Amino acid sequence: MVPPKVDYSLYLVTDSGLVPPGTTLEAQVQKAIDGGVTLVQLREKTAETADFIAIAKSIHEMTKKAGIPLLINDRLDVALAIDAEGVHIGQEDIDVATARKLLGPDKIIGLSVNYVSEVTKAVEDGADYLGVGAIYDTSTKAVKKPPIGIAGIRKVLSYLSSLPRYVPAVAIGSVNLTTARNVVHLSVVPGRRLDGIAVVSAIIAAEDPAAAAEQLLHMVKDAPYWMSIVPNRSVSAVVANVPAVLSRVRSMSPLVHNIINRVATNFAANVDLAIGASPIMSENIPEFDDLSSIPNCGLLINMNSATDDWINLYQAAVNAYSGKLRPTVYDPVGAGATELRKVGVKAMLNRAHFDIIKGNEGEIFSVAGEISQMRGVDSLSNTPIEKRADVAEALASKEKTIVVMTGPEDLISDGVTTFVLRNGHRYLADITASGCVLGSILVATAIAALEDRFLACVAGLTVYNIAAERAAAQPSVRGPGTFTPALLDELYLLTNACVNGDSSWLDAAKIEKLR
Ligand code: 3NM
Repeated sequence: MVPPKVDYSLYLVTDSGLVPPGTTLEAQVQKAIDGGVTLVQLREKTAETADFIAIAKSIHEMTKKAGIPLLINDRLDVALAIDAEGVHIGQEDIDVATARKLLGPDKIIGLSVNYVSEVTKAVEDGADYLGVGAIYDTSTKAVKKPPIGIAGIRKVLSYLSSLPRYVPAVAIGSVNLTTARNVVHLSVVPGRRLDGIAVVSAIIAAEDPAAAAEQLLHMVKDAPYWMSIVPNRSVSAVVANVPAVLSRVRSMSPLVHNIINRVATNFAANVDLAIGASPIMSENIPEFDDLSSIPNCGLLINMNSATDDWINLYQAAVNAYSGKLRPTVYDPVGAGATELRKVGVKAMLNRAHFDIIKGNEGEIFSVAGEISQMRGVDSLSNTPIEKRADVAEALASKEKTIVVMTGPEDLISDGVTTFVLRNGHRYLADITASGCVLGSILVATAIAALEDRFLACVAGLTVYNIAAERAAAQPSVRGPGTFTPALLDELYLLTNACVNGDSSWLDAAKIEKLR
């Protein structure tokens, strides 16, 4: 397929109603061009025709000088009057075929689409590119259809990837400095990605439109670290790096911000301290920005629907951390257990990227949209390992994450490589919060593994499970009650052993590469 001639990376759509006081639309557009926008659409819904043409002429001078196209929203007469490079039309405006007849074969015609059915028609009618949205609720335009989220972009892109003609697509609707990176990179499907983002308020209403444009363009063009996957991993190469990660946890003393259910709070804090990390528990949104600015920090969201407005709380937290490219771990506790949690998981994943998603089989199946038997927060089914690996792998690929599926055998998958880990002890199932605190350990190891999230998961699970085996083997341990403090001791001893250059305990690791 032929790639587009037009660069759709950063598409500015104007709205003079949003220009800050003391400046003009022309001045904002010029600064945005200086900051790197690659395409401009003049969208003036209330301007009189003469005024529209006047402003279109003056902005066309700027775009011509910069060598970028100017498109006119809806008004073909204005586009013809100033000989603009094209138009953008909505579903309720003039149809593409008539617009083509009036404008000729060389002008760009873009169309707004929301669903795959509209995409099919737009492509048949010969639209040159698609504006896909609204991605999220926006106050800039009264959109009539529900926002489609990242899941909606993926549906459109999957469809576009199956077509013989390359049809560029940009996303619109609350795409801004908070959302742009995830919108562009999290929506990637096999064989296709967005060509760019279309932005109104994030640039037009900005105090510094050049800086906003520059940052947005960077988010579109530069893939974040979580888009790269190490190929051909071997168990021995990964395990060889585990002691360094655990030593680094102790030397860095990373700040682990736990948003965690009440049952697990105290145990998680003790586990963090035992491995050398520094725990903090905060559900106070105004301090998330400060906390996520501390060097060597990361976030655990352990889904606990007991709080009011929990989705907002989680989104504020994950935005703060992932916006600064800090590690985030999501533990979708009881994901399929209630309607509220199912809706919550979808809402989270339509916006947020997590470095690691950790859950038991039922939780991971539910997050992946697969049916699984769930009772409360426990998993019941006995699915073959190959099927479990399929689900973990597919979810990891789709969400650009590392999936940890816990159980008697733990699976770790980055979508390409899947390891199975067979350490642990049945007492872990007899104490409360043993799964929750693992999420907290994974935050610490993710910080210390310096962007190698797969390694972080192997390090965290291995030290935890071998610590459990060694704790259970202590003569003083008679059951779950005496097991819990012994587990803390072993976590402390094994991580300290790594600092002292002794990683012989890792000989007990039972890890196998499944794929
Ligand atoms: N079209 P902002 S949403 C102009 O869904 C427009 O087709 C949309 O503004 C669509 O970037 C939208 O300020 C407004 O959220 C986008």
